[in-house]
Amino acid sequence: MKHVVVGTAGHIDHGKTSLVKALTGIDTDRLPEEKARGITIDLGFAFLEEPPDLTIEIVDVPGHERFVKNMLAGVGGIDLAMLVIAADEGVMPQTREHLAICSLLHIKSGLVALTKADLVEPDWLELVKDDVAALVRGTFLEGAPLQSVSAKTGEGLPELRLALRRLAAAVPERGVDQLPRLPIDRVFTVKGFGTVVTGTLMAGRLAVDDRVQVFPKGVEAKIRGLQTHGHPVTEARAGQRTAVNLQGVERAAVERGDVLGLAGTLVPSLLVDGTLELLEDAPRPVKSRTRVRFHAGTSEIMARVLLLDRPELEPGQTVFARFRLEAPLVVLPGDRFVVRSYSPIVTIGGGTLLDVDPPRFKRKAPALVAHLGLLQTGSPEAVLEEHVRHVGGSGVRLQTLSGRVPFGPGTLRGLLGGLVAGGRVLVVDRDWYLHPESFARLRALAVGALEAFHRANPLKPGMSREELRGRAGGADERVFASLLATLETAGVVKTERDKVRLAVHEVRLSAEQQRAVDRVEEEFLRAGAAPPSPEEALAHAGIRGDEEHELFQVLVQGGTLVRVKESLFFHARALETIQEKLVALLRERKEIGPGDIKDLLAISRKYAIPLLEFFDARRVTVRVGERRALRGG
Ligand SMILES: Nc1nc2c(ncn2[C@@H]2O[C@H](COP(=O)(O)OP(=O)(O)OP(=O)(O)O)[C@@H](O)[C@H]2O)c(=O)[nH]1
Ligand SMILES: [Mg+2]
Repeated sequence: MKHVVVGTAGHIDHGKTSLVKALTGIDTDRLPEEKARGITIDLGFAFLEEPPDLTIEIVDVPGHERFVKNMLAGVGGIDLAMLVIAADEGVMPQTREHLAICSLLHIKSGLVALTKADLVEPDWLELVKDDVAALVRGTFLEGAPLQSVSAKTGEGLPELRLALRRLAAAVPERGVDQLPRLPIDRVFTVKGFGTVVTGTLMAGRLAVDDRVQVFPKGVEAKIRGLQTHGHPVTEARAGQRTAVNLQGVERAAVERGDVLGLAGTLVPSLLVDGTLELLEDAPRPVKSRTRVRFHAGTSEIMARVLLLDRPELEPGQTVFARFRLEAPLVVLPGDRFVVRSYSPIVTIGGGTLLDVDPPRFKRKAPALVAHLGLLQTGSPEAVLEEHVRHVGGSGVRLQTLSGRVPFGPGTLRGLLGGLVAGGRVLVVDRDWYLHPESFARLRALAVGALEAFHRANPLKPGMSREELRGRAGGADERVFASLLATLETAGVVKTERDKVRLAVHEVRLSAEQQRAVDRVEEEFLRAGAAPPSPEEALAHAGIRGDEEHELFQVLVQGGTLVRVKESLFFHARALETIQEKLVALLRERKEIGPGDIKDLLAISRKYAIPLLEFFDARRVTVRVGERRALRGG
């Protein structure tokens, strides 16, 4: 079943609601105030079933100039525009404004209904048709069907319906591979069910039990029930007017302009970049930093326009612009928007969003213009690569990317696969991506930091991993791990425990330092099984001050001295001798106590106990109560 959404458009009282009723039998003016005043105030909804496989959804909008705001909330999601013009009055101000809005929203096709045909003579009708032809020239309605009708007599209705069906058949199917989005146009409560929101499902599908979120607030909920045209369904698809019963959300937490999407998929923006076209008949130029009303989906948000390459935008011009929004907006690139002036409230322009999470270049308009130019005209691969490039060294998760690119999750995966295969994007971890330029930058930072570290600390074997991560721009842990692995495989760095060094780095001692180190070593070698404390040995060798610790570490790092316990070190060769003697004794006696080792090595308990524990840990000996035996012996 294909669902195509038709929106009415046109001046107040021109017969939009009457025409929808004549076509569908549904009176879309529901509010008591609408009935009383005989005008439409808010959006109304109807539908036409065209068996076997088409449903035409109709959004009826108000024509009153004070309610253009509501009209905008309705036409955001339509496929076809039905511009309604009363034959007796002809083209009027909101005929033009609504047509301009539909053009700005890039509605691709539609038709013109010349209503109230019963009120005019044929000659007059011909004159109005000429006016209409002039009005739509150069717009998406140029050459579109123009049908005269009367809601009163029914004249022209079958032809109009046929024309709608033909146009609907030609509307391309909405992508199923798109993040599901339902810009909310109504919220109410139903006794016993709780909160219900309605809207036109712009893309994707929603199903009962889906975990969803109301953006931008991010309130989480579960879909308890779905309805289309008053009938319960288990799944709603793109293009359908949908009522969603939400479990876990208060009525007061949702309003028109919010967007319902799957949990964790959409990202609210306070800054968006895109093209901005100022209408030919805009009343005056727009200066940078002007405050405007920004309409996208069903939302209206105040914003400041920042022109990137000029101080002022003239009517008829199109440029790149940035919008600083006064409240969070939930959109995707590729979405169209409309801009109205703050006061008087008139439609002045609109455009296409290109970046909904733009880079914060400061005073670098040319770079930003180049970035947007690429997003506007680049191939899908180039656009995706540009987004990955601009997240920089932090890299980006697949899920985050999908809320920033103008294609659905399936396409995104395919494109990423191609970019990775071509080396234009790197995979850092599962579903985590980084641009090679960012990687190269991090690599240079890390190598530079290590070089500087070795220069400043020639006696230190390496830099701590965490310190290095900090120097490499505080790279994300996953990115950093991948960077280190790459550098290690390339033989550029070596990692030992938590220390990282350049592969070419080795500790080089001055002749004097070497003599001092040798003296310390000799002292330990001579002391054998009863070594001095590090402080004593260093003092005897005449080493003190800054170098003390580092020179001692040179012996430890090099494996000459072995730490047996806390600050108890033995010469490696002394330990070997001790081990041989110990093993020989154990072979002879099977079991020995601490006293035996004291006697064997002529040492005090201070050395004997740590040594026994050391050999236990080395799995030479095994503990049997207070005594020791050979492991496996
Ligand atoms: N004679 C005649 N009158 C019509 C026709 N269509 C609508 N009308 C009358 O025109 C008036 C306005 O009709 P609506 O359908 O409410 O107009 P609308 O465009 O929906 O108005 P808004 O929603 O307020 O912009 C009503 O009094 C209708 O009865 C028609 O085809 N012939
Ligand atoms: Mg109406």
